Amino acid sequence: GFSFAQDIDRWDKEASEKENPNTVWFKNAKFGMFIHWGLYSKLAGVWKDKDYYGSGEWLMNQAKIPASEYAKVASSFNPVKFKAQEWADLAKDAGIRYMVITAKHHEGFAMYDSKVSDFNIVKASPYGKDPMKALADATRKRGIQFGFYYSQFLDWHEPNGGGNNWDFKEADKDYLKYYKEKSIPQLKELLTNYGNLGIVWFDMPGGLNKQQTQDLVDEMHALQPKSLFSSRVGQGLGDYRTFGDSEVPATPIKGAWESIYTHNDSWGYISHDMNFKSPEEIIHLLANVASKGGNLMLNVGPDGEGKIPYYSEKFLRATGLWLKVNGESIYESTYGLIPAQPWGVTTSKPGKLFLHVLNPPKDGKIVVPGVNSNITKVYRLTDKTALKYSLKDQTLIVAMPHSADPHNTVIAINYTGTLQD
Ligand code: FHN
Repeated sequence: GFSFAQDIDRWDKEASEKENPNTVWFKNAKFGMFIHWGLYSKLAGVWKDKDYYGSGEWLMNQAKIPASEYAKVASSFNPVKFKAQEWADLAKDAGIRYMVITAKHHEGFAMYDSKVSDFNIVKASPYGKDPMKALADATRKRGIQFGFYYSQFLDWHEPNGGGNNWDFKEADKDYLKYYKEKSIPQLKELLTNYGNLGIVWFDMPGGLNKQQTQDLVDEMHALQPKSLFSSRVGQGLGDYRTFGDSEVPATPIKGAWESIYTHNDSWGYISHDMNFKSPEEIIHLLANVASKGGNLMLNVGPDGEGKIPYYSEKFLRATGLWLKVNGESIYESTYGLIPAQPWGVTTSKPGKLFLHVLNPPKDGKIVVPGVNSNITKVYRLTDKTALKYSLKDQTLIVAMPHSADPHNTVIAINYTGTLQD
């Protein structure tokens, strides 16, 4: 993946100086759902009986499919099994607090009712409806923030778009013409016609200098003043920091930031990859990212019929059950006071430290260094069972509860004042 955590100084400086009030809900949300859904979802990584390894949504690029040929896929794209309320219910049951879905990916196909380009789901596919309106409504009804992903530069359908040099000569391209004629008008449609967007997730920036990017940000923020723009808008701009794909920073990071992961090995649906992260892997990832102060946005890749893969549904629901009883240690938390330990990681809230025991110690002793005697209670979070502990030379040793949660036992430590001298 690409590392987009550019301009680190700016982000750290801002985080310590002034917090953008619009990011408060985001920093508390902790767990988002990414959805990659497009014509590529129907192709599932296969073109003319050849199976291309890698992210399914890059098939057009990997197979160097001419834009005119790829566009024909739209005429058979008919996701009749799509039900917005099913997707929104799954997000709710999974403990998801925000959702970001691809309105247009690099293939250039608009998954919404666009008047700017006829290469869209309403005009060019037999489905003939706009799934995004229904999904936005169903998602918000369940108290989940809704946002769009938009590939503002890479567009393999357009002669002036970025990235397609197998069909169109780079030298002939006029990127600004592409922005003026498609990218900016479509962003305006999305930021005008679908209600308040929690997030606009720009991706793979290019073709604009810093001032032009600032102008784009200003123009779009005028339409959606509270919406959070991802740092992948480029040129060090954006309202929050998105790290590279599958990238988690090594140390706690202040401010609003996000790690993003696929659920299996592809953002777009591919039928042959069954390597779905288990509930335990998802929970460990969520705890690890939260222990550094950030959010995890986990991807789901629905298929060409509009169905979410069986294991995505099953494992996300299991994650939601874990969050039902352990969510206090994740939602509204910040990075842990104690750095990562052999047994796991920590998250914090005022007066509370949460130990996420991801690797239960063989001797049953959880060692927590650097804490003082302001501790008032040590207990297992799920059922508040008080746990035996001892404190000597600023080192706390907690006896691991016998019947530990198979995914991740969370131990809570209540304290008064400060926990560290
Ligand atoms: O090229 C895209 C890719 O298809 C996918 O959308 C990821 C998600 O973060 N973003 C770009 C690669 O980083």
